[in-house]
Amino acid sequence: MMLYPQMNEHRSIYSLDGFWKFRADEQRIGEQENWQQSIPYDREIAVPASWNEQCNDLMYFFGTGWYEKQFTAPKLEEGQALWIRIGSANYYSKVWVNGQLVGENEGAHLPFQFEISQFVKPGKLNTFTVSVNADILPDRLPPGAVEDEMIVGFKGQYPNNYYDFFPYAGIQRPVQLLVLPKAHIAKVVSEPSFTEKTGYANIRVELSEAINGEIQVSFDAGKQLKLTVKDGIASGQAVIEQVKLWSPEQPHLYTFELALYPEGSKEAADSYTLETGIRTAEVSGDKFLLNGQPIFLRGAGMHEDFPVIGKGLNHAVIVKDLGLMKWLGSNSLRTTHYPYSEEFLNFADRNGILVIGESPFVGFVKSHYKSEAMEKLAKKGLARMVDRDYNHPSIIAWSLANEPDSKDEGAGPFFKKLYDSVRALDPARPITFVNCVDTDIDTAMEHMDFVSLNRYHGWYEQAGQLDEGCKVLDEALDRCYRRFKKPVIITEFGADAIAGVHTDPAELFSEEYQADMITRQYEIIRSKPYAMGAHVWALCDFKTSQTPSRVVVNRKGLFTRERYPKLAAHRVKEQWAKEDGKLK
Ligand code: GCB
Repeated sequence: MMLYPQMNEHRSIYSLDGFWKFRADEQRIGEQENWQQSIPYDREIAVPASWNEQCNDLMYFFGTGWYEKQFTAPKLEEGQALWIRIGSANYYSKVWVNGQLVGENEGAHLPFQFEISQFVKPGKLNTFTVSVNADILPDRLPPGAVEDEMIVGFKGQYPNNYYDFFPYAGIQRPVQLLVLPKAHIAKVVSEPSFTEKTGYANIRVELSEAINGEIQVSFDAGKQLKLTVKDGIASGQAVIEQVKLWSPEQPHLYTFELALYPEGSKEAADSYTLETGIRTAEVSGDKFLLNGQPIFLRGAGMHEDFPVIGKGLNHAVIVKDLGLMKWLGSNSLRTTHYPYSEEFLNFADRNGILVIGESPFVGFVKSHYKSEAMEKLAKKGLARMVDRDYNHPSIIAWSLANEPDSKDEGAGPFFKKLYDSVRALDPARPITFVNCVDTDIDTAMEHMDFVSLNRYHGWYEQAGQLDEGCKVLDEALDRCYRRFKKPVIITEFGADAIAGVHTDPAELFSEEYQADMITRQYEIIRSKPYAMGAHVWALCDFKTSQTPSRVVVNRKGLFTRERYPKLAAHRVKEQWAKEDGKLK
């Protein structure tokens, strides 16, 4: 498991964020020319941040970028090990220390780490080199364009990806050196449940080494639990009387302090503090239940996207975006279209935002379903996401993919396999994927726990005819429910509005049209007894590839890319406040 790094008496963190030497490998000669020893850098760029917007000539660079940083390695004590951890890099990374390869990682949006104790010179200057390849290819996830198989309209866009967000590249989340005990707590899983007033956390721990011993767990103001460690594995149940359940209204977190005592030792060898909540999320009949009660998910989809930093982690942007969500009156979001940063989810846990955690798989097409390599890559990606995010109470469901070709007959068996692979890792959370085809001809949704639909009636279809669009949406929802008999969430609906464009009557691209469409369609969705949620697309405008249908950025934001509200933001806020009885 990729536990979130922590500082305590047994563990240290050194940040390597800041300026790194950089070289774009235009000729693809880096390794041949031995850049892993020393890169012929021509500039410095910031980490974490996508490289694209930092320098204008890098905006459309999607080859291999080389990063280098010197660091003085800490001296390790007996029994300690040094690790390097990269929060995420898009897409294929190789890491060297002093010219020696220490590891490789495929896939963006998830962390990876390698032990480097044997490669570093303690107390001396060492060199880290990271190459990040960002080619946009059809066998990567998310995939590049497979032109003749695509079912939604991104043909010929530049760069040629098959998804509607800019394929930002580089080291996008923090880089850290970790000093850890050699035998350390490597995985902690807490499975929550409750009956009446009593909460339970079934805790499972895995160590990095197959040793024996004991783990002492302190929780809930002075309670203690002892777990026996056998061959590096331990488990037990923490019981919490008068439990305070985690919910959007009261996002109560419990702290489980774990201390590891190897056999024969009176001193703790490692410790780790898990903060998590006790709550349940499940589907029953046509309702989505949080803590046993039906809940309606209200909110917006979004992106990790901001000028200059691209998809780089920025704490202030997280505060801003989740603040805007709250300002609107949202209780939830989907991590469209990839796992968001660990920092984002930690913040969501503390602030009571419900999250549908989505994989980075946007736009599967039929040839993907026939590829064993793709199935393996997808399962591995899902396993890494579930592993990283398992303990977040904010995550109440998983989304396996966004807008695959789910009318193709290959989709059914393929998604069933992905579903089963996630179910085996997480027995509790409801699972879905996000559909964009007519539900009558969908071959995969029947395998999911609830139905997620992206619908643009009045925009891509019935464009400019809002009355007609509303009618079609209304019918499409009922037709969907008749077939699946499961709760339905509209995971996306909305319209582009260019801030400052006003028309009367309301027309495409005007602030009025967007505001009317969202508020009217929200009412329709809300009127359906089987509807479990409505997420506006999108919270903010965001950068995409270039295509004639995008005016520099996707303009479906309730807020501009700079986070200023459009008319629709005010109207949605008002509508949701009225729904809550806070406004007449
Ligand atoms: C969708 C996609 C989303 C796009 C959106 C749009 O269905 O899921 O990634 O950005 O439509 O604006 O077209």
